Amino acid sequence: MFRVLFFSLFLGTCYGQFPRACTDDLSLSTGRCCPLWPTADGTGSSCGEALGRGTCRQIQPDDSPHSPSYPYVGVDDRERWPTVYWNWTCECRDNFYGFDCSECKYGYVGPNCTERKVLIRRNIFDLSWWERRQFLRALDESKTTVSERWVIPVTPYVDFLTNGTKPAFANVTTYNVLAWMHYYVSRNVLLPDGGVFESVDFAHEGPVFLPWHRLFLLLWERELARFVDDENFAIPYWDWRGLDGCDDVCTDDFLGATPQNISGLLSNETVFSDWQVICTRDDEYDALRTVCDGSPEGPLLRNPGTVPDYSSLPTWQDVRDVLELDQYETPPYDRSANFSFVNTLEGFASPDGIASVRSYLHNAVHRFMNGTLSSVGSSANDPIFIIHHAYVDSIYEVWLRKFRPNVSALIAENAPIGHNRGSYMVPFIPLHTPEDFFTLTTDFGYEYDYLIVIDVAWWEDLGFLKFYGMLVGGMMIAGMLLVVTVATTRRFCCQARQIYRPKIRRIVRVPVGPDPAETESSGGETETTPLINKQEPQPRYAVVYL
Ligand SMILES: *[C@@H]1O[C@H](CO)[C@@H](O)[C@H](O)[C@H]1NC(C)=O
Ligand SMILES: *[C@@H]1O[C@H](CO)[C@@H](O)[C@H](O)[C@H]1NC(C)=O
Ligand SMILES: *[C@@H]1O[C@H](CO)[C@@H](O)[C@H](O)[C@H]1NC(C)=O
Ligand SMILES: *[C@@H]1O[C@H](CO)[C@@H](O)[C@H](O)[C@H]1NC(C)=O
Ligand SMILES: *[C@@H]1O[C@H](CO)[C@@H](O)[C@H](O)[C@H]1NC(C)=O
Ligand SMILES: *[C@@H]1O[C@H](CO)[C@@H](O)[C@H](O)[C@H]1NC(C)=O
Ligand SMILES: *[C@@H]1O[C@H](CO)[C@@H](O)[C@H](O)[C@H]1NC(C)=O
Ligand SMILES: *[C@@H]1O[C@H](CO)[C@@H](O)[C@H](O)[C@H]1NC(C)=O
Ligand SMILES: *[C@@H]1O[C@H](CO)[C@@H](O)[C@H](O)[C@H]1NC(C)=O
Ligand SMILES: [Cu+2]
Repeated sequence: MFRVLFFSLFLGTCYGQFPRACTDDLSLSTGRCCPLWPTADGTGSSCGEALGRGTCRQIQPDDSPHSPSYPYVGVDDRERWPTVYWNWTCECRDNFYGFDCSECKYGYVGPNCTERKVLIRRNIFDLSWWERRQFLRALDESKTTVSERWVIPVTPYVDFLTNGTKPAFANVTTYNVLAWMHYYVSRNVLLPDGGVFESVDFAHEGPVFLPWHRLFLLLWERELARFVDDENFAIPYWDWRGLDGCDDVCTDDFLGATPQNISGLLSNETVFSDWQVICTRDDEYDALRTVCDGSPEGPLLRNPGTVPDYSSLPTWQDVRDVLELDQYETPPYDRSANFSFVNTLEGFASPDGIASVRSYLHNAVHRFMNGTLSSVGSSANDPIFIIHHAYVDSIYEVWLRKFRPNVSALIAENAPIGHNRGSYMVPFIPLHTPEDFFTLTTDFGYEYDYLIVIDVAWWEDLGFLKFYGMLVGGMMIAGMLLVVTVATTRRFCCQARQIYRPKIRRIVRVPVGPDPAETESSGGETETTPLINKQEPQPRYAVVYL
């Protein structure tokens, strides 16, 4: 079924990769991605400069050497991003943001971007019925609404190199822009000599994996938010620890049921069964020496749990283990790195850190789905990508809070291409380095519900002992109030109703010796201890992180 495609009417907010406003002949020939804002006299001002929002600046990409795993220079449009397309971009002032400075930085709102705003990412099973419908509707509308702000390039760069073909761009829907980005950043290189080079990925298998996906989800969250009528909209996460199947999110109430057979098709009761995937045919593009152009390539596929080696999801212990690794990255900064947190969480090493050909953690969840989600280039076509990656991002956050690394934990040179800490991450505009996203979620105005208590500034001010002092003190006061209340009640009511006396006397004793540990763990506090099994709580594990 084809749906009616229509252009969204949201105006004025623009940011993203291959902004439509920067793909006209003039922008490309001058290498300037500094869109004009209309001004009163009709002349326009780049980057909203007349309004004090930003200025057009020449880019200076970081030319620190990358590892020799990529032995070419000047054969791919992702090298020295974004200079193949533009050498000038907007540099926004204050909290303004976006490729034309029309937006606010993550975490700020208001006409002058001066108000702080925190979004809470919650467990998908804690959303209300209404919130869940809203999330699913936003996904579907983004899938069917052509993006007004973005386009995707559909010309292989190799054609530009060999015969001077100019880049052409295609219109795609908002969801497909994001699915395309994930393909583009990981696709193979078509070499001018006719070959194909596969050992390259500007977002995976190296230190940039976590910062890249953090930015990617922030972008995605904002895009989805345009389709919902709720200023507090945030993407949910899927905590897959210890599940032996996908029965919870793979239902028609969530992201679509998968009848248990090898067809891989989703149940026709869900809108996702109508979706067409894009950018899934790497081998075909390479053979035809072309690139994904965003055309439909068939339905979403999932066969959860059908791969013998990946019939269940990563365990609670796997997540605890990866959080024991104190080094963010280790040589050689690729998928063979041992005892590297980022490599282990991505899943190229067993949870204790030893590089392995088997997939673990993040990768294992992709493999488990045995379908569209299972290969890198196509995975973002499946909306499970979002909730899976949100959870992975939360594990990254726990690690950052536990180890508090500074930027020197990120490698500055000799990482695989695109992974040095100063490289601009492909294909984002505005430009960002991995370093920018190596800090806490609170810097970007979002939080995971189960980490909220670990509000850094608040915690540091108060101190760990003071916190407990207050907790215990509070409980004692509450206990004394209860004693007084019960005693008073007893005097009034029970003179007349003797029969209840013994019972009341027993109640009176209760608050005298409350078990603090018990009261605490039954008082909703398990929510606040990150990544701990709610069935087997390890009280105050959070403390270790601080
Ligand atoms: C950007 O500058 C580089 C030289 O630093 C040049 O090779 C490239 O063609 C320029 N890009 C554009 C789009 O003008
Ligand atoms: C935003 O900034 C402009 C210029 O500084 C100022 O005139 C305006 O009052 C500000 N608006 C708000 C809501 O703060
Ligand atoms: C350049 O080469 C590509 C692939 O061989 C071809 O499709 C395209 O038409 C050529 N363009 C020009 C301008 O010759
Ligand atoms: C994309 O859509 C715009 C707006 O309708 C249109 O002007 C443009 O020609 C379209 N581009 C392509 C390649 O179809
Ligand atoms: C799988 O399930 C679908 C939907 O229920 C059905 O149409 C299809 O025939 C089944 N395929 C096999 C191989 O059982
Ligand atoms: C959905 O599939 C079932 C069989 O699997 C079929 O009976 C039903 O008509 C289908 N519904 C729609 C709306 O296509
Ligand atoms: C990682 O550890 C394994 C097993 O100890 C070893 O064989 C391998 O060489 C190590 N890899 C690196 C890059 O050090
Ligand atoms: C799905 O699982 C089968 C059986 O293990 C395997 O042959 C196939 O390659 C898998 N497909 C995907 C897309 O992972
Ligand atoms: C980061 O840590 C290194 C070594 O631990 C130290 O030399 C450096 O000054 C620190 N940098 C910052 C910005 O704190
Ligand atoms: Cu990815």
